[in-house]
This record gives sequence, C-alpha cells and structure tokens, in this order.
Amino acid sequence: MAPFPTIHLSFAEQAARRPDKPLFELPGGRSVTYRETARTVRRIAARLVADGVRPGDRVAMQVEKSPEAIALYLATLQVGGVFLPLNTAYTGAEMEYFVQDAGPRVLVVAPERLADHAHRADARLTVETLGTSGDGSLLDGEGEHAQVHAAEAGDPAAILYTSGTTGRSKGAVLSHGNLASNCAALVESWRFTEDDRLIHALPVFHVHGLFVAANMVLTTGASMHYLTKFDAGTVLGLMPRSTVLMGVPTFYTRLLAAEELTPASCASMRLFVSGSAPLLASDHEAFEARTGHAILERYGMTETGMNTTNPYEGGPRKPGTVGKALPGTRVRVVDAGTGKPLPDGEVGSIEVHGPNVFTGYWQMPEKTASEFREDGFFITGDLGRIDEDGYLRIVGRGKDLVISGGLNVYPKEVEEALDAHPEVLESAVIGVPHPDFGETVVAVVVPAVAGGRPEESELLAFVAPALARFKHPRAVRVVESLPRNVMGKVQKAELRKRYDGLFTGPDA
Ligand code: MLC
Ligand code: AMP
Repeated sequence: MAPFPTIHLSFAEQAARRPDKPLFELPGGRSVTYRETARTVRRIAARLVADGVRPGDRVAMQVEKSPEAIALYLATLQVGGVFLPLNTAYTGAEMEYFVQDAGPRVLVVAPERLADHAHRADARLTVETLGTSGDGSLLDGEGEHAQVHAAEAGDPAAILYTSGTTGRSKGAVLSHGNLASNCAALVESWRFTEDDRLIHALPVFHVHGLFVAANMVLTTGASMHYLTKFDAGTVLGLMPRSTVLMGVPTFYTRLLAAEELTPASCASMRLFVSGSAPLLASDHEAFEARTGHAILERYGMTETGMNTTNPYEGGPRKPGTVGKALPGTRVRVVDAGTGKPLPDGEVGSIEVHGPNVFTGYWQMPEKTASEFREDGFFITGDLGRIDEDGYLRIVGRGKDLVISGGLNVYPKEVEEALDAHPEVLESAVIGVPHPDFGETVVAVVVPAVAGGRPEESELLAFVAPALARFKHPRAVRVVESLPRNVMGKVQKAELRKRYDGLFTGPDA
C-alpha cells in the first residue's frame, strides 16, 4: 500500500519534480529553491533525530519567520514528530505553560532568546536555536537524514494552542489527515496550481499562515513572496509579480487606505482571500469597486482548519458571508441547547464534521468530549445562519472571545491578569470595534476600594509579563460596578454597547 500522502511527502515529491524552482522569494531579491529547502529539511531532520525525537514526540518552535522555520516544520513531520509552533509575542509566563503542558522533546528558540530558555534544558528536553540568517544550533551539522517516517492519516502532526473561555489554553491536536485533506480541498476549491505566486505576509505559527497559505504552496510546487510581516507598500509593490494574496481583514483595510491600490496594480492577481476574522461587507464592496476583485472570504478555526468558502467560480462571492462547506466537510446550524438542526434563516450554533476536524485537545479527553455532539459534529462556538442561497453567515460568537487583527484574545485570561492587581476588585474585558484591528480589547475595571482610581499605565505594566502584547487592553475604564443580570452574570453586551464608539465613534 502506498504511504499516506502527508504534507511532507507531497512537498518532497514537488521538490524532486522541480528542484531548481524558487520556493521562497525573499525581500532583497534572494530566493531559496525547492532543492535547497529539501536539503535543509534533511539536515534539520538529522539534528532532531540526534536530539532524540521519535515518532509522537513534540517539537516546539518560537522563532521569527524564516524559510528555515518552514524547513523545521517539514523536518518534524518527516521524522514523525508533532509540530508545535508558538507565537513570538508570547511572554516567558505563557511559554512556561506551553512547555510544561506539551512536554516537547525539543524546543527551538531565536538565538537572542536562548538565555531565557536555557534553564529548561534537561534529560527530556533539548533547547536548540534558529535565527533568520541561516544561523543557530539547529543548522550546525552537515549530516542529512533522508528516512521518512511512514505516518498514518490519524497520527498527530501538530499541536496548536488555543486559549479557553475558562481555564488554561488547550492544545488542539491536528492529524496528518486533517492537514492533507484540508489542503487538498482548498487547492481544488481555489484552483491553486504550480503557476501561482502567493504573497505570504502572515505569521507561520497559526493555521492561516502555515496550514492554509504555506501548505498550499509546498504541496503544489508553487512559489511565494515570503515577507516577515505585513506592510501595505511592500505588498502593493509585489502584486504585479504575484497571483494570490491570503490575509486577515486588517490587510484589506490597510490596502484600501493606500492610493496605489488600483485595477492596474492588481492586473496579475487572480485571487484575494480573507479570513480569521469577519471582513466588513463595506470593505468587501469598497475593494471590489477600487480593484474589480471580489475578495473571497472563507471561515475556519484552529480546531478544524478551513470549513467553508465563498465560490472561486460558479456563484457570487457574497459580502458578509463565508460561503458553503468545503468538499468533504459538512456544516450545520443547530439549536445550541437541543442540538436539533434549525431551518435555514434561523440563527444557531455552527457545527462542523469532516476530515478537517481535529482529533481532540491534548490530554483533555473530557474537554474534547464536551465539544463534540454524539454524531461526531464539532461545536465551533460560533453563531450563524444559512441564507437564502445556502451561504453561511456568521452573526456572532457563543464563546467569549475578542479577535484583534486576526489574533484571538480570551477575555477570561486578561481578566485574571487584571484581577490579580491589588487595586482591582474585578474586571470585565470586552471587544469593541477598531478601525485597524477590526476589534480591540477594552478593560472595564472596578477598584478594590470604593472611589479608587487605578492608573491605566500601572495596570498595563502589571499585566505585561503575563500577557503577549496583542492581548493588552487598548483602553481601561474604571467604573463603580459592573452591570449584572438577575443571575449575577456580568452583562458584557451592555458594556460593549456602552463602549462601542471608543475607537470608531465621533469622539474617537
Ligand atoms: C500587532 N499588534 C497587535 C496585533 N498585531 N495588537 C493587537 N492585535 C494584533 N493583531 C501590536 C504590536 O505588538 C504593536 O504594539 C502594535 O500592535 C502595532 O503593531 P503593527 O506594526 O501595526 O502591527 P503589525 O505587525 O502590522 O501586525 C498587525 C497584523 C498582524 C494584523 C498585520 O497582527 C497579523 O499579521 N495578524 C494576523 C494574525 C493571524 O495570522 N491570524 C490567523 C490565526 S488562524 P506596540 O507595542 O508597538 O503598540 C485563525 C483561523 C482562521 O484564526 O480562520 O484563519
Ligand atoms: P482561531 O481559534 O484563532 O483559529 O480562530 C477561529 C475563530 O475565528 C472562529 O471560531 C471564528 O470565530 C473566527 N473566524 C475565522 N474566520 C472568520 C470569518 N471569515 N468571519 C468571521 N469569523 C471568522
């Protein structure tokens, strides 16, 4: 029987077929070919094996974006390891939790952060370094490991942490089958081919940048302009030499603010994709009016990869909708309480079933069980309805979550950090509209002593060691008490209404 075609095997096949083709086009004109990447993958694989990585072992990475970071991902899959990418913005306290919880065999960090992590090294954990200019201990050896671990579809390939509405972050375990099937469905749906040149300006530690964008390039033999971060001017400059852009809504808001965005600047582009957060219908319409391109919006999440997409062809790309289920995936809207499917048009809980849906939360069987229905559908926590054309519209979230610039912030985590301050009795953290990030974090704080006035700067400095920068409140409001319902539950909807115009209103 042929081995299961993992992302690694599909990449290796492309590398054998087109060794001299550039895979990464880097700022400054340097490129890295498929052959060079395949060699780096084998070198890193040798290092991982020497470090004791065996099938099933976790390999954690917190490094800046580089071609070698992608090679580390592929090498981990090659040796049967489980890849655990971590946001570079995470603080020491956040990293401590992930490392303790996941128990990786190897932790790869940026050379300049080695001192922060060296103490973690022991008989069970090796700390390696990887820089952005081909430096770092991970690349020290010249030896190559060519043997490929024959993974099965159900074997774990990656763990991605997603915070919880209660308690600590959960590691979503994604299998080789999850990654490969979702990638194939997207390649087919978006007609992605070896002729594509993708503008890759997303981070590579989340589903969007890694399992959507990078996987599609790696498995089709395409090329990518590989940028360390999103910059509207740089992206506009690359568009005449590119075919596809994948981004979060903030990318499009920022592009719309640039005069250079014209039909001519998009002449060679065939597809603009948006996801990870809601794209304003008005931005969709403005973009089409300016460029002639209807942005294709799709919907996904860490636990499921991509679920739905607007059509590439054969139907309109409707603003404010996320389209229909991808091939092989089923999506339904049900009554959250009973689990019974609702008629089209009614708002309910969005649930998903298919080969894209993760295998469970790392070492949390009860939590996993509680988020699946008996018939195997996963409860996403999003609320939506199916419209008259059969398209899914996301209308809200059942989970208490803020999405800022495509990054998830769980209010609970921020509230816990604030509540630990001696001058704070309690706090409620909400998301309010923001012109750049879509939504941003606002903290409403009750002082420990009536009439007290905890300083905003003091509170922010206090939470900084605990929380990555993108989770920090962008405004703090001190109130006498929080609005509560008869059950005593904080009415966040009321707070959201009260502070709705903080960043977008007339006085913003
Ligand atoms: C950066 N900052 C943010 C932020 N990104 N703050 C809140 N939310 C964010 N998303 C901070 C910086 O630390 C900085 O802090 C300040 O804001 C301004 O930074 P910037 O230079 O303007 O930010 P920039 O680097 O341009 O980043 C903005 C961004 C980036 C939107 C381009 O955050 C981004 O690439 N987001 C995409 C995240 C992503 O990949 N999501 C997909 C998850 S997968 P200071 O200290 O200077 O004030 C998923 C599933 C799915 O959701 O469906 O895809
Ligand atoms: P994450 O856990 O980071 O993967 O974030 C997943 C969440 O992002 C989903 O559960 C949705 O709430 C949200 N999301 C992703 N894509 C979209 C979209 N196109 N429109 C609205 N929300 C989205």
